[in-house]
Amino acid sequence: MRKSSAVKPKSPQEASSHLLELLRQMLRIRRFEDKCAELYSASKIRGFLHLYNGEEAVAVGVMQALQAGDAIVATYREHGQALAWEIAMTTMMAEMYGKLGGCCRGRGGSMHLFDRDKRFYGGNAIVGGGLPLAVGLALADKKLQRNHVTCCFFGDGAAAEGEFHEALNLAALWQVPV
Ligand SMILES: Cc1ncc(C[n+]2csc(CCOP(=O)(O)OP(=O)(O)O)c2C)c(N)n1
Repeated sequence: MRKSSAVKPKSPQEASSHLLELLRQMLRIRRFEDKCAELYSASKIRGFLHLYNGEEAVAVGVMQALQAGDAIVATYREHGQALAWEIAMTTMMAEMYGKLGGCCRGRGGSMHLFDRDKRFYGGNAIVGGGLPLAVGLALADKKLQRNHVTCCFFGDGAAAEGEFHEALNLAALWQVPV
């Protein structure tokens, strides 16, 4: 979870260290995913495993526009988003192994990473399933007058689901911060 709102570099030096930090985060995701692939091939990680290789810049870039207290709803391809939102790598890997110390007590696995305290609301195996959840979370923030936004990641496949159209319609109708 980001500690402050989007960083705005004030000088070329600051800009370059900011870019290096973003690159570091992207490489961290790639290293994690490569390790997951290795462990999956060795049957240490079981079940489904959807990797975020090649999409690292999306998660890292989007998180720059968010701030602490905002909510995230991700897809089943969410390792990168969880890492970019500072979910502890150790609890993520424990989750992959099905261990009690995992962020879902080992019951969710790769597709269901979740951290209520950090408002990281999954990880969802249902294509498009996160969209209505995100609208609901944003509606709650609006009703409770909390100055936060909900960010929902989804693949292009989700745009073919009815939920996509329903969620966008309600989000616009209710003017919720999603
Ligand atoms: C409601 C629903 N329909 C079908 C599936 C099967 N399914 C799993 S992944 C996938 C493709 C999703 O594509 P996209 O949303 O673009 O995500 P990407 O895998 O490309 O990141 C489908 C159809 C599912 N999980 N949920």
